[in-house]
This record gives sequence, structure tokens and C-alpha cells, in this order.
Amino acid sequence: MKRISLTQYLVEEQRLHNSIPAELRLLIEVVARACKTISHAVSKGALGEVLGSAGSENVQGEVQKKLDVLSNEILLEANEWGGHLAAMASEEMETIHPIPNRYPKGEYMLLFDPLDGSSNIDVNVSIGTIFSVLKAPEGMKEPSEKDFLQPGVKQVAAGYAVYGPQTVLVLTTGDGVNCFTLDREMGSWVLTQRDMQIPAETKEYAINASNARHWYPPVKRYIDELQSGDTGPRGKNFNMRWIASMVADVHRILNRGGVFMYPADAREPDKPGKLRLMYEANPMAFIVEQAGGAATNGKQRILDIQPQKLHERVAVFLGSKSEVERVTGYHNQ
Ligand code: AHM
Ligand code: MG
Repeated sequence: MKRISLTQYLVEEQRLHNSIPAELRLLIEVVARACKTISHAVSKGALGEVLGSAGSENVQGEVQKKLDVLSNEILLEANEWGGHLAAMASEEMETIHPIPNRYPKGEYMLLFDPLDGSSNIDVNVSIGTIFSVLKAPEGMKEPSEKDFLQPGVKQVAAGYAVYGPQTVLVLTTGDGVNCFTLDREMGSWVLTQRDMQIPAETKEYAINASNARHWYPPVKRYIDELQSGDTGPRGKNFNMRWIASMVADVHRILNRGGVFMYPADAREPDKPGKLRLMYEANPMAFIVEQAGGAATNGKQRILDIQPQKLHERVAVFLGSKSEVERVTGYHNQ
């Protein structure tokens, strides 16, 4: 097999489609390098003294793990000095992180969830990193939070890494979705899946069913129908998977189809779900749509939502198109 590295892929994409200018290529390579460093730290586990709580809370009041904090630092440090960015924002930081004045500034803005699936860190289950790239608004001088508040359709790139049995990086720059596998001996990312496509039909769904008693009627109805199997209205049996790492659940769906849901529910009626629009829902929605799937908040396309604040939460339904359309239809009836 002829091996194509991430760098070669990015250079050739630019040559073919003029879609990855040098600065964006640098950005993606720097993020990929940071993911390699995070992957290394993750794989050391107890030996690297990276497990357990950091003894702090993030802006959403969630307890931070050591690896949440470490991964955030790795991404910040890797991306500060290259001259490709104007600012960064992270799920783990309350305010945005402008590039310090001692470094040159670029035209891109990077957002990330440095370590997704934090509850799985200490039990050796797949976790990951999610990132999203926006362009700084024309004429922006000092970056502020409002410069980041762009709908997901404005993303120029998005991706995620999964630190699992294999470490993979899944990337879109708006021209399909490709997967790279980390070759640990060589230290390089190798293209292993081109143009990933989510099967339109599926028999698999993912939801945290322990919240069932709090679900709103459209979600209840949809899940009831799936669970009634071949004797119910869907006329077929469905299987369920819930990894509690969005990266791993989405990666399964990209490979063999399925639908992933984290709905809003009646526990906290003012809270629109658990997941964050800017760091989780938007990049995943971009990737899923680029792979032929769909992503909504139950009512509208996620990528069309105008964010109101940086750490905004959103309900998420994504994956195989026909299923996402069905459950969205139940909400809109
Ligand atoms: P995190 O970014 O703090 O790790 O939280 C997001 C994670 C998702 O990866 C996953 O889908 C979800 O939270 C799991 O939630 P739950 O604990 O309700 O199963
Ligand atoms: Mg997360």
C-alpha cells in the first residue's frame, strides 16, 4: 500500500481544489501534532501520573481531570507561536485566548474540546479531542468573544482525534471526510480512509437511556418505536450503543451508520442539552454532513444556529440521514 501522509494529503488537496491555503495547512498540522502529544500522554495512564482529578472546576462547573487541563495546555502551547491564529477558545477556559502580542497573528480562530469523554479517562475507554476552525471577521483588531459567535456553516475545517485501540484523526475541510491513523513507530499520520460516507439506513442508536424518564414526548416516541423492534411500527430490531465519549460514538456512526442523541430534557427546562455548540456540536455536525449524514437540534440544522454565547449548549441529533430526519420530524409535528 502506498502511504500518504497527512502533509502530502493537505498539499495535494490544495493543488487539486485550492481549498487548503498554506496557513490553514500549518494550523491543521499543528493541531495534529498536538493530538499526537495528547495521545502519548493518554497512553501512559498511571505511569505518566496523568489520571485522576486536577482539583479544579471549569466554567460550566464540571470537575476537571488532570488530562483535561494537560490537553488544553498542549493545544494552547502548540498553536500560539506559529502565526496562523488570531485567537483560541476552549471548553475548558472561561474566556477566549488571544494570541500573545509577542507572536505574529493569523486570520484563523481555533476552538476545541481538548479532551472529550472525560468520564472515561480513568477507566481506559476511548476518549478524544474535537476542534473547529473559523475565520476571523474582516477587519478584526483585538479579538473578542463575539468574533467567535459565527454559525457552524462558517467553519473552514473541523476534526476530531480518537485515543482508542488505534489513534485516529478524522478531518474535513469542506470537501468530504478523511481518516488518518497514527503510526506510532514513525510518528506520522497516514491516510487510511478516504471520503467516509455514513450509511443512510441504520439499525443502531446511541442515547444515555438512564435519562429516559426525563425525555420530552418526541424523543420518548422515537425511542419507544426503535425499542419495539420488528413487531413495532419500524418493523425491524435496533441495537443500542453508548460509549459516553462523543468522539467514539460519532466515529462508530461514520463507519457503520447509526444515530447519536443528546436531547434537552425536563430536568432543567432552561438548559438545551448537555453538549456544547461551539466545541462539540458544530464540528461534529460539519463532519457528519460532509459524510452524507445530518445533524439537528431536534428542530433545525445545527450548522445554521446563530450562537449567542461561547459556551452555549445545544440538543444534538446526528448521524444517518433518514433517522435524524425522522426524529426531527417528530419534534416539528
Ligand atoms: P465532556 O466534554 O466533559 O467529556 O462531556 C461530553 C461527553 C460526551 O463525549 C458524551 O457523549 C457525553 O458527555 C456523555 O454524557 P453522559 O455522562 O450523560 O453519558
Ligand atoms: Mg466534550
